[in-house]
Amino acid sequence: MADSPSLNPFELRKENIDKFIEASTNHIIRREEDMIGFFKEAADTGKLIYDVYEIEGPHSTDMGLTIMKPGKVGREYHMTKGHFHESGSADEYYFCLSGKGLILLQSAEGELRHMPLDEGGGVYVPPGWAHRTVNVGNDDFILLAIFPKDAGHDYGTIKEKGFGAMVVEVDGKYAIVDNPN
Ligand code: S6P
Ligand code: ZN
Repeated sequence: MADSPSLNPFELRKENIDKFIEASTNHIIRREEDMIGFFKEAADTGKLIYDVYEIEGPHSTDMGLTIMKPGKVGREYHMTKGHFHESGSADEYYFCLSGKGLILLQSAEGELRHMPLDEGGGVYVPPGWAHRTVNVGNDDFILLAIFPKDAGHDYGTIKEKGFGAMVVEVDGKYAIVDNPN
């Protein structure tokens, strides 16, 4: 264990995510301009869409805490880029600490699923399924993800082909509609 990062026990709940942030070793910031090619109408506005704080675990898994702002870009609710894992055997566990959203899952063959993800809920993402989380609520959507260190992220396939569905506002509510592209 000589090379392991020194981690202290911490409790993880929405009231004390600062403990996770303090222990994190990597911080990814995605603003609207980083999402050009993902949202149909993304522009260079500087608007923050989400932060990801990552903790490198000492053994075989890493953890990521995603904090997504509420809002929309055009008609689309705030969402992550979404990715396939590069490793064909890498699965992932998601737990929602706060907020209200969805996860979209898509297999390499194009099969699409969606599931609600809200406080106290979790989702298992099996190997080979691309995943994107979407904030359809009015507050921050906060998610913990646990994934293998060697998972890797393939964003290119999603940027090129997109997901088969989009989450948009229709009459003041969210709707999951076919992606015309
Ligand atoms: C990593 C895991 C999450 C995402 C995060 C941001 O495998 O799925 O930590 O990285 O939710 O999403 P994205 O698609 O921009 O990496
Ligand atoms: Zn992932």
